[in-house]
Amino acid sequence: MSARLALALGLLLWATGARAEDGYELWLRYPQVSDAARLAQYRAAVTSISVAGDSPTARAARDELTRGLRGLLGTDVPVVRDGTRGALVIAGTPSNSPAIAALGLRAGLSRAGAEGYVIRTIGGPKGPQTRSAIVIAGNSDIGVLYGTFAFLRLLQTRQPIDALDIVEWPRLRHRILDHWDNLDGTVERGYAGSSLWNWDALPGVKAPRYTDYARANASLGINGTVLNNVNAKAASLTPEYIRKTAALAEVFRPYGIRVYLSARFSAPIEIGGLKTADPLAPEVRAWWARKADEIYAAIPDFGGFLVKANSEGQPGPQDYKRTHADGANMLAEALAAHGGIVMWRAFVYADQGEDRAKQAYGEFTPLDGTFRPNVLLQIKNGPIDFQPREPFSPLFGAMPQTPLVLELQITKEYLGFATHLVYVAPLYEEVLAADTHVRGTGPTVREVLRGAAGVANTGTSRNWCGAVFACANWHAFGRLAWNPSLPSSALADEWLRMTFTNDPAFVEPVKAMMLTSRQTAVDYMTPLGLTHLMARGHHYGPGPWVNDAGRADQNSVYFHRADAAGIGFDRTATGSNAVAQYAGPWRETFGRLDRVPEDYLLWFHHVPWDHRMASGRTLWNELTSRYCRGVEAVRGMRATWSSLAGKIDPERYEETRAFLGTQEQEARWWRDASVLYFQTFSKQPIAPDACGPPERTLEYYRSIK
Ligand code: GCV
Repeated sequence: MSARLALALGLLLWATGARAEDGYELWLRYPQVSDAARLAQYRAAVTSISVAGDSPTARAARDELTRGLRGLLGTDVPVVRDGTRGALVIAGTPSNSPAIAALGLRAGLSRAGAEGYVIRTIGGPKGPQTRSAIVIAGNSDIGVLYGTFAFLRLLQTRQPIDALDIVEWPRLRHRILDHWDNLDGTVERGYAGSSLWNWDALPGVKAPRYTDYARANASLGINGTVLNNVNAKAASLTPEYIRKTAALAEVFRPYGIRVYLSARFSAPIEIGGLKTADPLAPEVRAWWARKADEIYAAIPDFGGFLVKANSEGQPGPQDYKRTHADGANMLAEALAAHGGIVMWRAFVYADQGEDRAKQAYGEFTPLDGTFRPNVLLQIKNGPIDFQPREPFSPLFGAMPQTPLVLELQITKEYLGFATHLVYVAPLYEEVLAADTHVRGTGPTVREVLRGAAGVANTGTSRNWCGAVFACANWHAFGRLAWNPSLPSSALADEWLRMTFTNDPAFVEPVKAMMLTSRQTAVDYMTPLGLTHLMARGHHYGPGPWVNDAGRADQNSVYFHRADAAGIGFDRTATGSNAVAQYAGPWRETFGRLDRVPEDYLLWFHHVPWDHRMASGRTLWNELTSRYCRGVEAVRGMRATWSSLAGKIDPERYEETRAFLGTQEQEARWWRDASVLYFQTFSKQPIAPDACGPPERTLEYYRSIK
């Protein structure tokens, strides 16, 4: 289908009042199953439903099941009260459903734990019942709700449901979205409109969208949300905002989602009238204890605080010559009585001459074992800052006595915002699977985690994320927080089927494109271990020449260190020796030029331009060829997408088509600007390639604002 036809169809839908596919429903779309045989199977298996209990969570499960089945089966499935009499989907807990209590699910339920679920087919011709039934059981209502979403997912992805035997539980205790939302409605690093939270209208107006947000998160298993930016304003802790936060907590509670707040460390001064925020001062400790009491009086299941302290200008305990542990423990003490936690961020670096990649490790490893039990250290995936590719942070192997949270960025600050199609599940998978090697073999990053936090990409944009494909990253984060071993390919497959269609002619090529899209972005932005070469401040587009940030360690030239001899940051023993922060095998691998994976080459080494690469090319030629490979891959994505016109609705097709066009132009911009800039050091010609000579001059690219 041509773009014009797509547009015409879209207009027709609009004119006839038919509902447009605008992405609002995310992966919770329940269109009728089109395969007649499958539909018949599902209809035969699901003739009535019974969800035990009447709590808000049980009601949410019943509503979702009713809504989902009505859509998928194209008919209203009767809801019966008593699961024993012919209901073919029975959901509940052993304590609210005698039918479930009688089913002997003890072993499965004990594996499922507090939040997990069992989905099992029972009875049938060979069983005690004449007809088979499907049981969705949990030890808690929230387990039943999670099981309900999982059951609907089976239908949405067209799985057989005649012999189910599933036990599932979350591997991580804390599965949290971090919103960098400001109280004025703006979102730091947000590319999807304004903040979802309409603070002005709260607590009175609880927009229906808040419930849909909660449904989407619960469907993934996300169980917490930090409402405000880590660059926090103390006002979020005032009585007025506590009331607003309580209103959101009320909406989210039935969906198992606790609210958290980012706490500004200097709040006792700014809103408490104290002269100090010193964490060891008794009046400061008393202020936080009272503040915690006040919050819990309004929100009994409040999750706790997230804190960015002594980082990028934020206040913190070091302002009083105290340690991060002093600060975190003071807040943790205030929250402990109420069961709250502190997520203390390890994202710290000071413009002090030491390699920025080394600093968090230097500050936090001496504190291991000194935090209170309800403090979790929240560590970004890599040592710098959410770059297209970083090695895993060495802190994951170095804090054995501290519960750790992995912080991932869902919003694509450094990956082309919402415009570029970059599926980051492979990035997440890479860090989760990384072996720290601190015990020879293992543990992997995923094995040392107590939680995962994803910096949200949601906003008021109708499609939530600024682009339909950007929501795949929200989905991937949530599913991986539930089970960090899920492979990216399965996640992409599931998301595509639930979001668009089960048609393999669409799913297979688009999945392939999604799974390579992250490497593609690495290639056209920062290949071979280069990092942080984006334009200053907003981080969109190339800026390898940036050398005028307020501080050296935010400049591109600090990171790439290109000169006449070569390019890259020497982090071996002859340089900053950041390799020493890794366990032995990694020290060897990363530290040796003949062993370092090419993906990390220039992260760890300053390499001569004529260094011979695995391909046989010189480093210079390899670098330019990687840039071009990235551009070519985006061209391939466009071609793939064009070939799929007509396979999905015109509206979402058209959005992606347009964004891919921009992405191709911008990949080209990245490549041209970068190779021209690095050529000023290598002084070598750009070998002829499929991209051809750069379209404009370096001066032109440098002048783009
Ligand atoms: C919320 C990077 C981003 C900042 C962000 C910071 C952080 O520096 O550019 O916008 O601030 O990380 O994670 O605290």
